Amino acid sequence: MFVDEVEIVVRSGKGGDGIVHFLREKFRPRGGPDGGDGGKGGNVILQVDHHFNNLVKFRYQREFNADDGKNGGIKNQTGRSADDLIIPVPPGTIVYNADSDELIGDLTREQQQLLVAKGGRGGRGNPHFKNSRNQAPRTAERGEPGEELRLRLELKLIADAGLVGVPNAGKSSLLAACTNAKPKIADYPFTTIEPNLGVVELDIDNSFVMADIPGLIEGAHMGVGLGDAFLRHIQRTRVLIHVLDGMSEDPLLDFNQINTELSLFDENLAEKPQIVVFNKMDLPDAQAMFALMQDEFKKINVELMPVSAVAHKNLRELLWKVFHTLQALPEPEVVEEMPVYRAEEDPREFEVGITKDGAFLVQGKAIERAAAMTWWDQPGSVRRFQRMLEVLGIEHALIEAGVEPGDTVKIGEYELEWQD
Ligand SMILES: Nc1nc2c(ncn2[C@@H]2O[C@H](COP(=O)(O)OP(=O)(O)O)[C@@H](O)[C@H]2O)c(=O)[nH]1
Ligand SMILES: [Mg+2]
Repeated sequence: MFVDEVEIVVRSGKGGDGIVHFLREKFRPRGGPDGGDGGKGGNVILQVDHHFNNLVKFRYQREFNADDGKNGGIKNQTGRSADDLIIPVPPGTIVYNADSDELIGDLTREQQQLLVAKGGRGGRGNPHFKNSRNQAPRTAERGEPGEELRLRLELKLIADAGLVGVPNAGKSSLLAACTNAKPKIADYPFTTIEPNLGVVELDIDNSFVMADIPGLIEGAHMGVGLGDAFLRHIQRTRVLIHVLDGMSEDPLLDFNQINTELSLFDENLAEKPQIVVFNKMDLPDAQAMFALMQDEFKKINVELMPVSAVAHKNLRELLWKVFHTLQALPEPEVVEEMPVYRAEEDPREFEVGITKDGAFLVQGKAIERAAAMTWWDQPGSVRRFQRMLEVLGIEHALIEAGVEPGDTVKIGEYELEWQD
């Protein structure tokens, strides 16, 4: 439970189409071309927002689509460009292409952005295709398609609240009762130097990360070294949930002992706010002890929160109290910056294959994009596409592969008949 992980699908918007149109005015039978360009499709952008500290909300929404650009209008009116779709993510989010496993970026700094799917550009209207030989082009360009990408987001969870307390107080039981984590209960207290973490989901919008940090006290006793990850977690924890064992002979002594050890370990840690819970309230002996201890703790200005991890008593109240305490505290400091990558394959690369039914299949980013941007009923637009085939070397590759007039050539989802 160290890492939270989700898969999402992002789609950028398609560019708006450029159109063919000619100015029409009274007494001017043949006006110039005035077909407008299409607007740009929206990008999909991930942006760091420290109000989030986990990926829980992506379990409720997994698909993100930016809007398309609007088509061009007459009188050279450019279509409206779509707004970018900005998806907030917590600091520390690592982004992978889920299909290739390639690392796309590492988002740490507040407001840092990562472009994950680029909106298509708008197609050009027919005035762009005017030249000395053709003053009235009947050619335009369709908008560039958007991109679709499956992403895997990973987040190393950073604990907001840490559980401390003597062995057997019920820390692991509380973590299991409140989160999706599955810690070992009543187990050897120090089986791992990694803290157990879980996300406490209060509702869709409100959640925090809770960690069981047994090693701090229990491991320190035994002289076991603590890992870096462990220390980092304890130090970034903003609230401590101090768990008292309701069945202990002297919970006040336990409490003082743990606090002494905390301050020996790290002075900052001892100063973090504590919410003190009195556990095992399902048991009559614990209830009797609680009656005594409530007054004892009042004397040192500590309010006890009675709970039972096993019977799930008072847990929601506890969790909301932790949450509100967290909200009232200053923001945690920002993690150090890390580099951002965006590997980009060469879009001009392509592959030629032959399908089961004998058609030629051409796959490649640039050529598929060009096919999507072609108006197939406009000879000028089709000629531009043919030039692309030539320039990219695809025509040559097809001839090498044995294409003959009349054969079917598939480019992405478009099917063409080969002609000389
Ligand atoms: N009756 C009762 N037993 C509990 C409660 N919470 C924990 N325990 C028991 O106390 C023992 C120690 O619990 P554990 O969660 O491992 O404590 P930790 O050492 O603080 O992590 C286990 O046998 C648990 O089943 C509780 O609320 N009620
Ligand atoms: Mg434990």
